[in-house]
Amino acid sequence: MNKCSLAVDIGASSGRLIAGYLEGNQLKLEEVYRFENKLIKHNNHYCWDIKSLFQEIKDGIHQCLEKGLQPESIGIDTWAVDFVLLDEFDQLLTDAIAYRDSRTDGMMEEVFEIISKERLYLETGIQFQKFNTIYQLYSIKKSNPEILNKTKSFLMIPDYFNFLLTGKKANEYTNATSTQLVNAFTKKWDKDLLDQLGINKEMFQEIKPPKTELGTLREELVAEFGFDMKVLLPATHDTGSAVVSVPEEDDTIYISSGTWSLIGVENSFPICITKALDYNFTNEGGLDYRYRFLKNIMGLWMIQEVKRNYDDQYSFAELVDLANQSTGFWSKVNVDHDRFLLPDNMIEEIQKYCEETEQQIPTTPGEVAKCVFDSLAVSYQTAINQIEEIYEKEFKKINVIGGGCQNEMLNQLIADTTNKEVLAGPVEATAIGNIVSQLMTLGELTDISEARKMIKHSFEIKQFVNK
Ligand code: LFR
Repeated sequence: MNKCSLAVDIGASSGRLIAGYLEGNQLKLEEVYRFENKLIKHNNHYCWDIKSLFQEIKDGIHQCLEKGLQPESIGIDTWAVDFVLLDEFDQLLTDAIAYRDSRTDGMMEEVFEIISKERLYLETGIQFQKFNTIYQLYSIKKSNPEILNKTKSFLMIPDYFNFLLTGKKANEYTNATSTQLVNAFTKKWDKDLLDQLGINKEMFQEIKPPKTELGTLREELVAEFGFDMKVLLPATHDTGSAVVSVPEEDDTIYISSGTWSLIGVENSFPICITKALDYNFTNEGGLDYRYRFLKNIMGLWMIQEVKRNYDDQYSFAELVDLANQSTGFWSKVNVDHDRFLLPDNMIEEIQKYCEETEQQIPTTPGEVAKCVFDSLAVSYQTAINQIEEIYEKEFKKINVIGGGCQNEMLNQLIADTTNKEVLAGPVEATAIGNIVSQLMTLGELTDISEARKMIKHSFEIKQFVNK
């Protein structure tokens, strides 16, 4: 077998370890382990259970070995913006507080009083989301400044796992850009912004780009697993890895569809113009210093929460079926409203929104689900109009990637609403992007364009057109 790489891909609702290797001109995947991830409440904050997640990673490595796979390398990606702070003994000073936690309420507005919105955007190119790292750090500075004074290391979630694996600290570039503290042009921490906010600069690590070899496993892990492997940096921001596997490059808008829907295009430069700011598009750093010009749409989080609020009585497939049967129901909500970030009950929040906007109130699971899907499609259409206005051109295709691309009803709805060809796949886009980046580092693949060609003929891509 050719060299095998192991991708650890952890999203907001689940994590997986997937091994990948080349066979002829195909990329082969083997899922070795899957686990749940969810928010937990601790000390009055919503957090990630970082210790259990690391244990899951280790359990997954054991599983991989039990399946007879001996990966040459491992690479980790997770969601963005969240972080931990370590003291001088490398002990955690904080929980890994999750971005949906309310600690950042009002922080964005306070930061704008110190640094104007325009300047922040011109320098970082990053969209304004109340949960960006910059506002999380600012909230710590306001409520617990002593923590920041004690902090010796700022590590984002994948950086922390990498540190636990190797003993080496670094801030990976793609994820670092999501903090809104990295200059979009120099690709370094923006020291002026940090000074103005009064945030200790010393805690930030050197920024290392994807395709860097960080190190190998710590001695005690080598003893535990009975073997060693390279720890490589993919795009550690999951969306960064996902977009690497968009097989269609020209005239195509991608939607990375999971807990969030990330909709946009890839560029070789950041677009920090006023219109992009007004429409709140981001320019997140990608592999090979490409930029993802995209915006966050609330995504399948809404249906995940609806499912949970119905006590998991219906599967996703059942909710889709029920939505399909609710043909006469047309109410829509603005999915991008902050009220849907972490409502006490998603179903009730959707119902309240419909009542306030004098629309028919969804009462059955099918109506609620249809309302979510229809509303998502409207939000996609709006984002597409904005992209086409900024680019002054029409895009012909939409490539939906990630777990959400298995929702055929939504794919058809996107094709019908936008009147564009919709291509759906690959499903495991993030893990694939993570793996091909490792294979490039190992010299198995030459570059991103070779990787994309290979992805295109290795995985099923379904087509949907307006009926
Ligand atoms: C998707 C994602 C998005 C980011 C959001 C919060 O999983 O990484 O790109 O905006 O989660 O981190």
